[in-house]
Amino acid sequence: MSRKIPLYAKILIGMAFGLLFGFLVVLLGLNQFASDYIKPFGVIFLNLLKLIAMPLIFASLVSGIGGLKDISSLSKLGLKTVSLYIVTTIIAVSIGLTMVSIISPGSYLSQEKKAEYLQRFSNDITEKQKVAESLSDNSPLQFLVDIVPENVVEAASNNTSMLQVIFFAILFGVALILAPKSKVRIVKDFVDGLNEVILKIVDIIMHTAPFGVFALMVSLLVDFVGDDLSASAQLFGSLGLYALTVVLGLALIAGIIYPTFLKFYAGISFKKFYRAIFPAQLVAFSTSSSAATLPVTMEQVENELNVPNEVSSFVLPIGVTINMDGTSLYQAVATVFIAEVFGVELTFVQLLTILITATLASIGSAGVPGAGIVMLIIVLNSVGLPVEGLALILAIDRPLDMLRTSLNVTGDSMIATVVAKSEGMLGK
Ligand code: DAS
Repeated sequence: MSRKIPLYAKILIGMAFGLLFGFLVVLLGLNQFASDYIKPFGVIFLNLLKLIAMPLIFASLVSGIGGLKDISSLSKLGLKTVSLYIVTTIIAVSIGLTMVSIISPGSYLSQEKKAEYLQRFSNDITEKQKVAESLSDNSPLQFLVDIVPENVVEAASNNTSMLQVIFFAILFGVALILAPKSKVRIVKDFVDGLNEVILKIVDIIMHTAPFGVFALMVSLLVDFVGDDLSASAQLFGSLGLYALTVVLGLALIAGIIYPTFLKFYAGISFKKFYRAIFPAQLVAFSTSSSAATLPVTMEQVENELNVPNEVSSFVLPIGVTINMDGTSLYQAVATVFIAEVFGVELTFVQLLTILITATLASIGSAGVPGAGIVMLIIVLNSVGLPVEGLALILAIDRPLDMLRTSLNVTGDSMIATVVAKSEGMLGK
């Protein structure tokens, strides 16, 4: 009887072959071939995940909330979830600020390198600046206004307005709890059934994951490295310490903070947890999108960590949009790094400002590729740092985005497990 190869192993194999094949393509100068005949399969896999993310959020949230006994259990779940998310984000930013102040990578970047990056990448940041400025031009409560959609169908039509779909799903679920059971039984049964069907679709999509990840890694190497392998390696050289600071911070959270929460608040071992969510981390790494990874995160947390659907369907979609520990750490490190490169001595009040704005900016970041660097502009503006500083870190942002997205989904999964345990629902 052939032993079933675990999902994470299949995805790892797809990833490894993708990296190998990608390097071969770049070395042999077959970039165009890869873009024409391999990249489309990565895009198809990504589209499949995005296709199912919104229906999954709506059906699982409504079905999960509708399954709760009353409003008080919902508000208890909501309060616990959001406060845990904010606590872990503040811990992440604090770790980022501490590590970048100790390592101070900005003091090693030579002046000529700084001048070269500013010249080479400065035109790339204008459109990002416009997006961030449009976000910060509005009133401080704009983020609240943005949660309430004026048209839920329009909101469901793009992945960056996930919070609006979540708002409508919560409203729908609450109404389902409050309405007379006899009159809404058919709606509840329909949504429960819809949820089952969507979860089965996720299952089917996951069978294509190894091939999708293979194609994503090949196209990523081709796009990121381009035909100039040596220039990228040299880029890593001088910005390596900055990237290392981010990676060390992410590793600290993944290796110490999360296992501590899991051990004391969920009684789950490091090994069991990481084995369970590894496939979701790999998909997050390959797609750089927590939103696209949500179907996989939900499947792994429910099937491997026995978190019931009524908890995962509430905690995870909200986590995808407001809980980004990896992003918040990265924004703190990047801000201090840019200050160092520009020779700006940050005061204690400015560090506190970074703590607050990096926490808010990560809450406001959407779970899509590159969201973190766009919101970084808001953090830079909050302490009066030149936005041109983005040009220094833009070139190596993608690999760091892949890693911080993996941590983002890890944090969401950890909180879902801790919340389920605290509700006495782990393993039910
Ligand atoms: N790529 C984002 C995510 O999907 C994180 C980021 O851009 O920082 O979580």
